Amino acid sequence: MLSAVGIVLFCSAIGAYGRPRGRILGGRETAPHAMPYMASLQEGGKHICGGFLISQEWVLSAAHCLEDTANGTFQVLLGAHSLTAPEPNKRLYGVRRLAAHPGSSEETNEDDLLLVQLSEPATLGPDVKTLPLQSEDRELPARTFCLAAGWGFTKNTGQRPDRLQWAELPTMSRAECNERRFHDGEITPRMMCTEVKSVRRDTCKGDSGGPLVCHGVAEGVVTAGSRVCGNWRKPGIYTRVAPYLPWINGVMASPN
Ligand code: 5W5
Repeated sequence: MLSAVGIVLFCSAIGAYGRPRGRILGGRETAPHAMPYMASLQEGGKHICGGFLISQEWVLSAAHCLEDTANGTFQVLLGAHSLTAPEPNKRLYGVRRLAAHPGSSEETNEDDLLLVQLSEPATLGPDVKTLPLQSEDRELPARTFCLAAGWGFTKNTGQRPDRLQWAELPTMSRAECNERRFHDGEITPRMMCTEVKSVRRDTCKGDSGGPLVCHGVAEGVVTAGSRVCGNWRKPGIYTRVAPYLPWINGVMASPN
């Protein structure tokens, strides 16, 4: 499914008259560098999570992305469309500091944020740009169309895309997302959801840490707790950004 950007689009298992068509499509490939804030968080040279550039030196991602990492070296790839092909403004940065939110835990999706400080300020340009964060702590109306992108799974069977994928995902109200048939009370006021529905557009494994972009600003971060992807009963879950601005600004301002 649409992994954090490995957006899996099950384009429909259902046709116009509700007949199953059984066809599975992946999400769409972005135009190269259309989302210049996207980062690939890598360990030992392998993509593990998405992230996005919020200042010249800092990338925001998800705390769970540090789980089951074999204490290999973390690096951040910026300016990429393909993970493997040579690209002029693509560059791998070292990591100076990893700051997981102190409230994050392996068991829940609570406070699932990670700040990554690059070893040196990123070189900005047309392919490498920062994404502004939502500063107003207000809930978006349900069915606001937002964008998610990533190099995560494009199928539940584990297909990994080489090039950045994206999907348009409508928000679901917290009240609806907390209904018993969906996430049954697990969604806190600091989280938000997107609908999966019958089109099965969703984020998936490896898309975590990437942004949910609504009206051009980062509204949420794809959570990294494991979940089924592309199932209408399991809406996508995001950590809302606005409630965490004090923590984000505090970490970025603190000396290391
Ligand atoms: C993650 C991960 C990974 C998730 C990437 C979300 C890979 C948590 C790191 C730890 C293998 C659905 C693993 C291959 C997990 N995590 C990261 C590529 N990365 C989900 N958690 C979800 O490479 O496992 O992704 O819905 F991405 F290319 F496949 O996330 C929105 C199932 C398991």
